[in-house]
Amino acid sequence: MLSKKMQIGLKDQLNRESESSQLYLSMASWVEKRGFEGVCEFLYDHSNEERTHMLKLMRYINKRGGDSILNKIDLSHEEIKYKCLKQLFRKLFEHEKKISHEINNLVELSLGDKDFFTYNFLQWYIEEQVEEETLIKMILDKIELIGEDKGGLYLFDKDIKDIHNNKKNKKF
Ligand code: OFO
Repeated sequence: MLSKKMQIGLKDQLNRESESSQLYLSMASWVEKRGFEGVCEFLYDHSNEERTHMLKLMRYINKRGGDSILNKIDLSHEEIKYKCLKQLFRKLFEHEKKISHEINNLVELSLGDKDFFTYNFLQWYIEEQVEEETLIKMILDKIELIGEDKGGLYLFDKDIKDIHNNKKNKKF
């Protein structure tokens, strides 16, 4: 059984993953309308990945006798949003850093609770999160290097398509 505190922590994380999925989705749509084909595919696929993270948590909570309740998500404030791709990825990087911090807190909680099942379960998230943060940072660094140069952004978009396809091939 999960402790009350652990249950709340995991449920909050479940909702954060659900929010991440929606955030990536809304960003993908914004990017798609601006013609960045590679970035848009990357973000749509990543939205699906975040949903997988959410599902994993949901099933774990249920398996351990907890209740996985989904909160309502409102991202309508995101609609006007980004001035440019750089601003979008800055926001995404901040978001992923926040998620890393929360996963750290959860691991700490599981150790404090001596809940080694949950501790073990969370190891997957740690690994995944390190990869995600690194990837988003790498993309952001590239964009900052390119600046406003349209030709550079065009090539960057092609690059992202390749990175994205390689990542996909590695997974299957
Ligand atoms: Fe991008 O965060 Fe899930 O874990």
